Amino acid sequence: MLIQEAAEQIRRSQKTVVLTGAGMSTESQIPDFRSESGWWQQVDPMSLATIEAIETNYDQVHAFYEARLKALQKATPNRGHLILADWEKAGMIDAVATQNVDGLHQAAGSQTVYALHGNIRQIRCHRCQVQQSLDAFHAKEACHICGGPLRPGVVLFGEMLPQEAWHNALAEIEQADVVLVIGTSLEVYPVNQLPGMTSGTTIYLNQEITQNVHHFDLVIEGSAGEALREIDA
Ligand code: BV8
Repeated sequence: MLIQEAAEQIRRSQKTVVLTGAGMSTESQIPDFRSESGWWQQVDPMSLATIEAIETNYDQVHAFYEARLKALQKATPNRGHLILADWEKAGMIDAVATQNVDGLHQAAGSQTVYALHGNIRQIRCHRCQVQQSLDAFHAKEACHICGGPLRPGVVLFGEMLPQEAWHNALAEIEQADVVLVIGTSLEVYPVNQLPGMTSGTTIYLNQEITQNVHHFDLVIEGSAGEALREIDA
């Protein structure tokens, strides 16, 4: 019933934007952050995903992102990613704004993707910002120009989001008739503000439902791949 209502809203919409989080990629065997099997159950985000941690706790930061990169090595887009890419080709959705840093929407063929938390494979020097290779990061090399530590191109806590991606995503969401939010706990600012920025219909699809989502028009409890397949049918 809810699935049919969501499908109907998306079919009728002139402009639909999808906002995704880590739950989009768990069906590609990539752990999310805050579930029982998520990364943050093993590590403390504030001791790892911050600028301060790069400067004071680099060995652990490096080991954490190596584990993340390893989890990604064999990962391929899942059915949900592929359905969203197909929907964009068919003109059913206009853009995907994602908090994911894994590149799987792009790998699935989605063209308009706003990577709001960056890209984990884009390595740069933390000191002089010069781009560096993934191999140099794996080898734990220092930046060959200034000797600074290398880091992945993700948005750490306390850092600003990439401004172009943020402004584009915000503009699209403001103009959307439907915003479909998939697989995110909506715990992290400022992305958790985006669904509130539209005057369109808001749909939330997630495995677990929390208080964060009481203002959504439609709330669907379920797995991303399965629910998207049902909406697609
Ligand atoms: C900023 C690093 C402005 C990258 C991440 C106190 C101290 C310090 C900061 C703050 C503070 N209080 C508030 C803040 C701001 C902070 C914030 O929001 N903190 C919260 C958590 C308290 N935000 C920031 O710092 C942001 N920047 O505010 O800048 C500024 C700057 C300077 C000066 C002034 C202002 C930056 C945020 C960047 C966060 N980076 N990690 C990395 O290593 O990847 S956190 C992280 O959370 C990830 O990046 C991830 O993208 C993001 C969101 O997580 P989700 O995708 O939602 O994942 P989660 O596991 O939570 O949820 C997944 C859901 O899916 C679950 O509910 C699960 O049930 C569901 N699910 C699972 N499988 C499925 C499924 N659903 C359906 N189907 C399935 N198959």
